[in-house]
Amino acid sequence: MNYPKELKNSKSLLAKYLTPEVFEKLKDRTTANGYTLAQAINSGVQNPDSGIGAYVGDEESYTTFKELFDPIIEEYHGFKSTNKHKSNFNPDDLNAPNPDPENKYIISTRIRVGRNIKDIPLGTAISSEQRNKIEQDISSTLLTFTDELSGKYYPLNNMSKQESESLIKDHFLFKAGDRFLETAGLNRDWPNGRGIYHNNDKTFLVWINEEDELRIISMQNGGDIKEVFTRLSKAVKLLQSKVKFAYNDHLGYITSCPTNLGTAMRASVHIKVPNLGKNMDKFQEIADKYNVQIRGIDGEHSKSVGGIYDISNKRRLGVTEVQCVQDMYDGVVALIKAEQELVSLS
Ligand code: ADP
Ligand code: IOM
Repeated sequence: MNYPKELKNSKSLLAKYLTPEVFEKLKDRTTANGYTLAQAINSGVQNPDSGIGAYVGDEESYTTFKELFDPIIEEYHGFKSTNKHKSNFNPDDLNAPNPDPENKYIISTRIRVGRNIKDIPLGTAISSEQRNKIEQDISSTLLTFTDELSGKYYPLNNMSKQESESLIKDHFLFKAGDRFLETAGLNRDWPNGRGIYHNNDKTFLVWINEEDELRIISMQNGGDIKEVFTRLSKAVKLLQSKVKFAYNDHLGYITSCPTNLGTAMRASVHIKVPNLGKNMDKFQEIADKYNVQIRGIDGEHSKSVGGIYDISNKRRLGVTEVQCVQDMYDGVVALIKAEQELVSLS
């Protein structure tokens, strides 16, 4: 294997940190599960427009390929290889009164965490038998949930195109055929072993076997962030009492992409800020100041429509769950203020 020349024109963190020297050091290493450097970097090599471009196959990959992943993790999360992760998922510690009680800006709020099952490979390296077993075990566990969390499981291989398209369009289900995930090996055997569990109101949802083996989601219309966080905290606690997830004191919850380590939490709002959308430099400046990320209306790698953006916490490791939401909250408050100022100037 030679140094991938595709990385020369890429701005991904993979391109930044996989120097020819690091490449030479790592190119023949594998984890005990047989996960290789070629697998870890394929997504970023095939997609030079990746933000990161590197995925792991198992918990061990983070040490086997540490010369690549440590600097990526440090730059993305501001977290050093000597730091320890910390957790606080207590809704009572969250100070986030609705920043938009009149519903002028915030359309909806969503908070998700990623989780992977302890002691088996991640989705990038999992076998179809292991994947199907996760689907079976997790869906039957979820079917024991009651009250607000009670719902049904919808396997992807038993869903009509119309049903899946409508769930994707309404922001409930992951999209199919994502090229970043495809080249990371995450779409193998599609659609088998994948599916979505949700309650009747679609305020509590669990994606099974997408980028991570589980994505546990709480969402609803409007800006009541605390209510969304409280529901998620309750659901995660319950699931954690029944399933063992991959976790260590240094990296927190283990995820296939280094951006999701730690809390594995992305807390977001869909927010209408058309004037900021016309002043992208200012928009980005505020986002950087408050450690929030700007995404389009259909999730990662998508575009904004009608001046609506997805604003979420960027850091997930070395900060608690409460802090993740606080980052998003502080950013959203600042963005609403900036949007109001732009309106009053026009
Ligand atoms: P993830 O959040 O799991 O990293 P994506 O960024 O691809 O994955 O988003 C998944 C889906 O969730 C997309 O359809 C996206 O539009 C939707 N979504 C994200 N945040 C919100 C929100 N605050 N309100 C409604 N839908 C949202
Ligand atoms: N989380 C992952 N989908 N992403 C960061 C991909 C990328 O752009 O590298």
